[in-house]
Amino acid sequence: MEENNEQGKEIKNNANIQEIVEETIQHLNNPVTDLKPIVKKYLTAVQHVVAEGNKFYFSDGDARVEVRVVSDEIIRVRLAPHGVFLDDFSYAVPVVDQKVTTFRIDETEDHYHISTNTVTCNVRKLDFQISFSDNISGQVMNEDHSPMHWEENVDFGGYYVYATKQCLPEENFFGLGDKSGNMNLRGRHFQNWNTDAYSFGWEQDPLYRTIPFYVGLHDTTAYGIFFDNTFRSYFDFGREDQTKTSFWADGGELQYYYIHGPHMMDVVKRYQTLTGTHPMPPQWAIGYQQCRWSYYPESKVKEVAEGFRSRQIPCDAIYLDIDYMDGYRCFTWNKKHFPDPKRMIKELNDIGMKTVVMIDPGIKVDDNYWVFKEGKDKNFFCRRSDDYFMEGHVWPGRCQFPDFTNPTVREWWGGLYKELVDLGVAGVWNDMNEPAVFGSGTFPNDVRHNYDGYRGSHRKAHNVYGMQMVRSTYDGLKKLMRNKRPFTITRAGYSGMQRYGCVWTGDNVASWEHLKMGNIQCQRMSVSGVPFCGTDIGGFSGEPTPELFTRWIQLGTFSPFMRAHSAGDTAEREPWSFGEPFTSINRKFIELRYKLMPYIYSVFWEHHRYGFPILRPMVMLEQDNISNHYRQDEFTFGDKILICPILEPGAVSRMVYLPKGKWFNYWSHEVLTGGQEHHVDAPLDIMPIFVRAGSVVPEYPVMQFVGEKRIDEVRMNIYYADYEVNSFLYEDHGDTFAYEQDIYSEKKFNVKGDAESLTIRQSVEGLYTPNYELYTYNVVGIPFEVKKITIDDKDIVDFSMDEHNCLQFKSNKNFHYIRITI
Ligand code: MIG
Repeated sequence: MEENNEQGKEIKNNANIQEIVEETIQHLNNPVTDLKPIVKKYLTAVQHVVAEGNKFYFSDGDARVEVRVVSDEIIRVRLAPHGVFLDDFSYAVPVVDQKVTTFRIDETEDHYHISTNTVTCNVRKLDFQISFSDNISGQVMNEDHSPMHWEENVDFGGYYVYATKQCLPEENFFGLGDKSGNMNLRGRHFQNWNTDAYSFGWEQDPLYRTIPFYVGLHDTTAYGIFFDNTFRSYFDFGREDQTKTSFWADGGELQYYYIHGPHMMDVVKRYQTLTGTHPMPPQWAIGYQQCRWSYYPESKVKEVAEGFRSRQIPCDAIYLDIDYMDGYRCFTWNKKHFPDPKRMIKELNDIGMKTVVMIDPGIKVDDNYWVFKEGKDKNFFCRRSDDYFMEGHVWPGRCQFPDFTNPTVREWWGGLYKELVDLGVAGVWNDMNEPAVFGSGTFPNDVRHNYDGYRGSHRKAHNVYGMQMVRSTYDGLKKLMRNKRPFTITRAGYSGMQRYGCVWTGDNVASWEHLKMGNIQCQRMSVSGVPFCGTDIGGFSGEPTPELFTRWIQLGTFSPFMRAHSAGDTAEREPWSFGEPFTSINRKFIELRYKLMPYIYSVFWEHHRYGFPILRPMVMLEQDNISNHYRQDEFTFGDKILICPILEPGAVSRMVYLPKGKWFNYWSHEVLTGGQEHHVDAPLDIMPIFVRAGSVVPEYPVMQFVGEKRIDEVRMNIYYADYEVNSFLYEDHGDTFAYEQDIYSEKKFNVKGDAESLTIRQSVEGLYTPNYELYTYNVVGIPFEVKKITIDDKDIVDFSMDEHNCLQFKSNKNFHYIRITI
């Protein structure tokens, strides 16, 4: 796609005929593209610059470029090929400007330099090439390979827009959200066009979601690029040409954010300041969830729900897939299978089981169906360019589709959930919102969309359709549930989708390859700003072996979204379907999820409030260790717990790499030294888990569902370290938005040890007071003989060592410091 350009001059107009001929032959070999020769235009020399507040407008006499200082570490670049910028509207970034300490522009002989106190954007006068450099080290983090360029789109108007950056020999790439294949993206080429990718394969592209954001890692320093463009977009990381990284789109504006590092974590957190974080989910949604296509009739739903309770396997939610509806009509019930949904949902609730239902975008064309009639009367369905309705076949048969990019339609759709909410439904699952259409795949390009008043064809709206659907669902539920936290799941999405719902990776397969792939996908989503993600545990299509299912439950215990799901033509797939020893092992891990609930919930808070990703791949933990740029199966959940999943059949052990520092084997309490590899046991009932030395890992008693039991004591597992470590515990009501008014409790534990003592300090922030009064301690790995424990100046006498050599004692939850000494 990319041509070398000479000094930023227009090329190809009077270019080499041979090249045009070759290109034409290429087109001929590929009958779906048209035969027009490509005429790319490039920015030429900078003629002048005008400053307007935090925006700088550069011009080459015709085209204009806006460089905008968004924050101390973020700079945005936009291109207007003939000087007129498009409307500055984005579904991903609701507010562009952030706090900026100071910025200025300097002119040198060759360049203009726009600098904040951390980063400088350099614009080369000669050819308009742009680069970004670090103010302290002077390192160039990202640099144009050729000036920004474009190509007129004769059929639709506007331009195909291109940016081509230098790709350095040691540079690696991460992110892009929904991609399969290896974590490191270098050497690959990608496309973003939300696609219903049933049974997708390794490296299949595109998939369900569009997240045009990547992190570049130059040897050991990171930066990010967010190409906020909703049209079909493309990324090439040194595949076509090892020296180039390019991104381009079939329309819209060439607009991107440069996000400064130097740490990959900084980049992701800053990306999250642009596109938002996930709101706190209701706590029950962090529990285990059971899904299938489909549980029906009512008796089957109850049998499964009761199956969990009678076997004492914890579970918080059961799902109703499309078959609960009347002929797949959204917002209706099949009264034969579900004669009294309100009673059923209540009975499920009585045993602590929430009900989550599916809602699709396709509305059956049926004049006797109220949703269709309302949508038709209000003119809410999408239309083709010549005003015909957009019609397509999906589950209900012939359907029309609401235009979710219209705020009035979103409001209407959000209100349609009223009856479901009144019936007691606790969560909504939005499927098929790429949008998927049988046969054609999706809508034709000419379908028109409102695009929040900024109008566009499906070319522009396709990639945001799903995100706007789940937005409408989330906002609707939030209103209807009166300040209770909604729970929503979406399949399709665009950057910023994390503000409205969690996501699953779509129709995977019951294979070991998919287990491996799903592990990478969830980590990748996490570092791409969409952290509440999970796979269909067990694999959607096909039959998992009992071993594969168990290994998937083990990994799923550390997926932010933990849900088992399976296609209708597969054998029963509950955690007990495979008999012993599998049932017991599955139970043990689901119980672990509930024990770790306060830790997991705290990690969600760290994401929501501070923008930390939930899963952190090895490359993010230690980006300066180059071999980590290629490690992709181990990750931490939050900052303290390291997961080493078993992804191979028959494995009973594996090699693990531990980051620097000391790590406790969660199961055996053995202490291992990081910065190197270790061989660890992993029989079927063990997935290797390590806890960072110095951590405080809070634990609740096992419950069959969130809120089942009153919590009287919280168990604090403290892992000794001969250095200092901070840990957090976040708690709140669990299902309201009171946390927005500071009604939460965020506790910080500072643990510091040496050869003769261990000190724990607690500080508390927020206005929420949990019900329990006591902490019980389980201190692991103390290297000295404990003689004395002091809590806030008082010595306590009641302590002991248990059979695992762990120190046991209790305290009031309001202590300030504890000192354990020789
Ligand atoms: O065309 O609702 O990815 O989770 O079970 C298939 C039936 C439609 C696709 C979803 C899958 C769901 C299924 N759906």
